[in-house]
Amino acid sequence: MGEKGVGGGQTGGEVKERVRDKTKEPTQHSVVLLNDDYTPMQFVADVLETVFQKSPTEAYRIVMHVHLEGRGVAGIYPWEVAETKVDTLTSLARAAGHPLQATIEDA
Ligand code: TYC
Repeated sequence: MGEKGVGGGQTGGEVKERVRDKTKEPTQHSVVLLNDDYTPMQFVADVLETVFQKSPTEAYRIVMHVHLEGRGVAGIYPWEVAETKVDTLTSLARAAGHPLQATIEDA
């Protein structure tokens, strides 16, 4: 210690290498909206605006994408935020009598 260029907590200039493969969970998760034949488009657009903070234009774009393609990303969030948004969407849909569903996927 005290000598220039040496020390700093390491002994012989060696660098600690990864011993085990500490694979991390992905930190970002996509909330994916699924199409169905019954949920009104306006309801899905409203949910995208209120729960996913989309503009009316973007909400309409996502609704049409899901309607035509079968699925589409509503947003990308950390796990717990994604989970909360799916819970909120599901509660709003069931309370209104709609079968709207969303899933969470690794982003
Ligand atoms: N397909 C629905 C209809 O024709 C609209 C819809 C869009 C439903 C997106 C769900 O995630 C959805 N009324």
